Amino acid sequence: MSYTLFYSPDSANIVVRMVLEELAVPYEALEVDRTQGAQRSAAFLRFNPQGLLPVLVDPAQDEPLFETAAILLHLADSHQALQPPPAARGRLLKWLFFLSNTLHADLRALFYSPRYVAADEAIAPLRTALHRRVTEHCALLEAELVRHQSPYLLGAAPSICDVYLAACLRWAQLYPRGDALPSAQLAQWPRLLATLRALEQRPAVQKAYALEGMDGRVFTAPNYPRDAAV
Ligand SMILES: N[C@@H](CCC(=O)N[C@@H](CS)C(=O)NCC(=O)O)C(=O)O
Repeated sequence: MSYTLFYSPDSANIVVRMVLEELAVPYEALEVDRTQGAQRSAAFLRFNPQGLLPVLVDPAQDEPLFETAAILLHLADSHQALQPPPAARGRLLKWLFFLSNTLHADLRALFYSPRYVAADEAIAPLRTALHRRVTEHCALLEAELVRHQSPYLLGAAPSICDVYLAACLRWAQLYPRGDALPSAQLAQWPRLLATLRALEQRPAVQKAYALEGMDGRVFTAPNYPRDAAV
């Protein structure tokens, strides 16, 4: 029996899909129509009571998995792939947690800022602060790539952290619509840009995006998917 991935184009599920494609394992992808609010339907809430994507069903597990980082780590461990050697396990964990609970969490507050404030007037200052934070996170990631002189966050080969990072930086350039980070800003982080360029050329990455209706330079010159609801 294969995995089942619940998805909506360009939602956080794309990170999981990239990993599944890199692993070349079979999976079924079931669309959750966010344009119709299907992530809040009773049928979907049985899989994730938060009403959030992604969800991965692994028939070998007793419950559906949610939380992007947890799913990534589960897949990397199950297939012994897309992770560094054991001596760098700590690095894997610290950057995976940073991506999940700092970069991705800040991006969520940026994308869904009306949910994080009591009054509309608070949205603009919140977004200004979050743009500054995201910029600081990028500088931190750039410094890490320079410090280790590595093309990828954890060394010479791509890991689950790199695909997560790349999707986050793609979203940062697209969302919230009309108030996203200008793509030109990426030029101030040349190592990060080089990582994104290398990743967007990988066949598994291109296939994952194509399956959700996106193509081209998905990380360095991203375009909206046909039916994005992010
Ligand atoms: N912490 C969660 C966040 C997932 C998340 O924010 N998913 C978004 C799509 S990118 C979602 O499902 N949004 C639907 C909604 O908020 O109604 C994770 O890492 O999986």
